[in-house]
Amino acid sequence: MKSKSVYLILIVITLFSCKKTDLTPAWLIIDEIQLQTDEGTEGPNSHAITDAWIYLDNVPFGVYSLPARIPVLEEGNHELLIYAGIKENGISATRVRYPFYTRYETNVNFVKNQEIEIFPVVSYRPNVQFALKEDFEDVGIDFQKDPVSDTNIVIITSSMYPEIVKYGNNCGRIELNEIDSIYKGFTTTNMNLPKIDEVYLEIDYMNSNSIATNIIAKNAGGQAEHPPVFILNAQDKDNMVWKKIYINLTEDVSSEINATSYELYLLALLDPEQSYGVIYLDNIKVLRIE
Ligand SMILES: [Ca+2]
Ligand SMILES: [Ca+2]
Repeated sequence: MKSKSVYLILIVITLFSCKKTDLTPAWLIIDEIQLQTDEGTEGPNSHAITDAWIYLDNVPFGVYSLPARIPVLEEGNHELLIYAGIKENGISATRVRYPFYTRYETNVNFVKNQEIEIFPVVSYRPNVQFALKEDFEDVGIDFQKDPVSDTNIVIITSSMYPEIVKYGNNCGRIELNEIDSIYKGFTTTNMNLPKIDEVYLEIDYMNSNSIATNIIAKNAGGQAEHPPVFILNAQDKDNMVWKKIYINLTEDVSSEINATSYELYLLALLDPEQSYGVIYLDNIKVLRIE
């Protein structure tokens, strides 16, 4: 008996509140967030922005996978701030605001039942520094072959491989087979990286063989090579596409409190049960705030 009356009260409250509140939304449409770059200093505008982190009048409004059609119960003029969200380390469960992109700001006028579409554009923040930027456009490659390697990164050109090179005129290629089955390369650029701020690695890649990476921390006593825990998984060799990954190096870098400089290494071994594998790389960047 008691539970029945509670149920009735709930129905009455629900009906009452429905009458009072008009739940007809306005619709905010965001298809994508674009990245605008200065190609000469920052490289092509390749990105893998997956989400919009939205603030409405400075209050967190939600994180939306793009493209998005978002119901908004506000009316009238409001301020929107949009931050570009990415999958950290390529993992869908780890979605973060990318700290090196600017935010997009705009004002919108919400009208019930009406769609309003916005076209956010972000860029690299002005104080972002590229501690490493290898785009394979000049003759020098920032990765040197480690003695364990039996193959190397080579530069391939868009005139020879127009269907493969996507950014600029060149990209890097590593080929592995049963005889030449190991590639390891490391930078020799003495990267100066901060131990309190965020550090990310961006890589554009297309690969039928997995490849792994991490940092090498150098100090007066020697060097520490961190395990190759960041892995770009192999794609189906018949359906390879260029992808981009954002790897968060912050913990690996900042845990090396005595490091005087850092390098990056790449490690690829022919995948099990394969007789051939190829890895294309481009726009390898290590980013920090100045
Ligand atoms: Ca390139
Ligand atoms: Ca280069």
